[in-house]
Amino acid sequence: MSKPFYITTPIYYVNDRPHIGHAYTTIAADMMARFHRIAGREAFFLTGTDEHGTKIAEAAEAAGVSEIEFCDGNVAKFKDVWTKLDIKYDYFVRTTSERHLEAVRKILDVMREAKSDDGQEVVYSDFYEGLYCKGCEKFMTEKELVDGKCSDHQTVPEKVKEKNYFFRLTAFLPTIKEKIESGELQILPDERRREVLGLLNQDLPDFSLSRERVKWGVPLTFDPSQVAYVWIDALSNYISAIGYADNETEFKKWWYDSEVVHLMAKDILKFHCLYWPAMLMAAGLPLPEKMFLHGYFTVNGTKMSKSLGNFIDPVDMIEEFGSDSTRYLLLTQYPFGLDGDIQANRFVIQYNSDLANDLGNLVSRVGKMIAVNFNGKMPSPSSGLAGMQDLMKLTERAPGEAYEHVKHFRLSHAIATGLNLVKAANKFFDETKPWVLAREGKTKELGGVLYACCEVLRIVSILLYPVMPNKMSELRKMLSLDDSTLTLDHAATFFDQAVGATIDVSEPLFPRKDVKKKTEAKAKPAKSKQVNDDNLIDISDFGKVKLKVAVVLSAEKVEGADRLLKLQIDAGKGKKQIVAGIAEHYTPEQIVGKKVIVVANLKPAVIRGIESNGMLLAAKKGKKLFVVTPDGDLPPGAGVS
Ligand code: ME8
Repeated sequence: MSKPFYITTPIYYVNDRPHIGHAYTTIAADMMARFHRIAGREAFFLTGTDEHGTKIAEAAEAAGVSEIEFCDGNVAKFKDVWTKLDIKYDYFVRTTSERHLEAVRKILDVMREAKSDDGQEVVYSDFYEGLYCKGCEKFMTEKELVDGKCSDHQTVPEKVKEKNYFFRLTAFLPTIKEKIESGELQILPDERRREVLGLLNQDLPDFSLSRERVKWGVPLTFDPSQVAYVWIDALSNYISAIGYADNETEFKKWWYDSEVVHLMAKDILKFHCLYWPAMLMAAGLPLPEKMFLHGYFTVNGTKMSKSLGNFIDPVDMIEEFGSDSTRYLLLTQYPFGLDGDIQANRFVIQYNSDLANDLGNLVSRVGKMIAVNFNGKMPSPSSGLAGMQDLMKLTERAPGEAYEHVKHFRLSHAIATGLNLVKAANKFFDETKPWVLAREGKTKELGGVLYACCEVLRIVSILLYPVMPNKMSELRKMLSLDDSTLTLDHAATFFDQAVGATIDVSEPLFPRKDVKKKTEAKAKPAKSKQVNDDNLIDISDFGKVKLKVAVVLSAEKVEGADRLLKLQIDAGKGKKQIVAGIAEHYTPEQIVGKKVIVVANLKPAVIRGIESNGMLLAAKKGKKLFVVTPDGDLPPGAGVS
């Protein structure tokens, strides 16, 4: 009997609602947990939210609510999306929960007492020196400053020296290296392992384990004037959630006696592959067995971003395709583990080809022939049909192959194993021509072909269940199968269905989608997403927009574009260029010298080949446009709220 399987996703930041990147990792973990379960293994699947730190506190402030209210709001959005996506986690950890806080306090205490192999204290106090912006309440790097100033507050940050507690990372690095090299700690795929070993060859410093000025965090047990560094807090979730501080039996089972797998993308490699093992060693705990760091994806070839219009909201995708197809489409875009591209503009085409045409069509053509020729009851199997041996061999190999793929994190391959069976059954159907067998009255052969196809469908309903749990359960209902046979063992035997069972496919499993309609809808995202008075946004969304007073320094018409003016403005940080669609309403002379309100934190865009670094606000009355001007003598750069 294999040992239990414990899989985790990162705990996601709650400064915003979940996006498709979060969904990707979470669906993958859910698929793995479900696959191990149908293979007879006990599995525990953990996900959750990372709720402390300056970033969250700032977002809460911008939204005008308390930190915890803000977190509660976004946690609800995460949970809602996971429910909509049929994510069956066993526990949802929140870093603001008392259970988690207790565990962080415990690991802090244990680490504080710990000594490294050479007898030195693991946690020591020292001074941290940095540039601190009072307005932002945070340390800043030289790189973040503009002309030596904080760009938000226009102030020169103070040089500050504060007492911090440090974690003696350097004492653990040689052992971590050994454990990775020996395979005791498996970093997967191999490219990521090499990346970690590369990091280990550099001179990595100890890291600061506490922050004096951050308020939204877990106070240190041994010095409550400081809070724990967010990563110390966040990484501890993997043990707080399984009883580190409050349930010895559960903790022993899932941490000591299980195959522990941390799943994430490569962006958080250093924290997981170096800091976390070091923390665990300091706390005298065993290391996880595996860390799998999948790639980072782009959408339609570019980094996903709201301003580029290629941002995919999981909720929109579920509304369009349903939960199962969303899960399927996301995990089959490119090989799991690598960097890749999510081709959102091809979703409909792929849905129609794999799900509606291949799988959906097999179900419907087989079901319809059983309805017409066998009164909707499963016919008897028959041996000796042409092509049947090949189909059976392929089918009997599939469960083992698919499970091997899952064990090695080749999720897209595992899914393809199921879909290849569907393609093979469609080929078998085409080649045995059951409609001719029916016409010629060859009932025995006809029944044999349809029985074999139903067997493939039954096995596919098991193999694809982990990625499409609802649709595969629906398919099983169509075949009169219950959950007691939803196991990998049952997928390994052919001729397992009861003759005479009701086969009812009256509803299409994957109705075809209209490519044209969807493509048109995709082509006009801006219009359909326009905010009107009835389409309310969260206050947190508004908080993201930085509005500033600016003065127009100069203006000129853009050649070949009747509506556009190129403006040089000062929004408090020197000259900035924007392109505005106001040329039909203002001449350059009329707009120069005016004070306007601009959106100051827009990503640069290129309009008619000219870079534009912001937008100005204007209001419309009929066809006439008026720029919005501040009421009062406000200096350029004054914030508008
Ligand atoms: O880093 N491609 O949280 P986070 C693939 N709170 N995966 C992506 C992705 C993309 N383009 N974008 C996001 C944090 N992800 C910390 C983690 S854990 C102790 C603390 C997924 O909200 C991927 O799993 O920034 C990545 O590792 C994670 O979201 C980062 O989520």
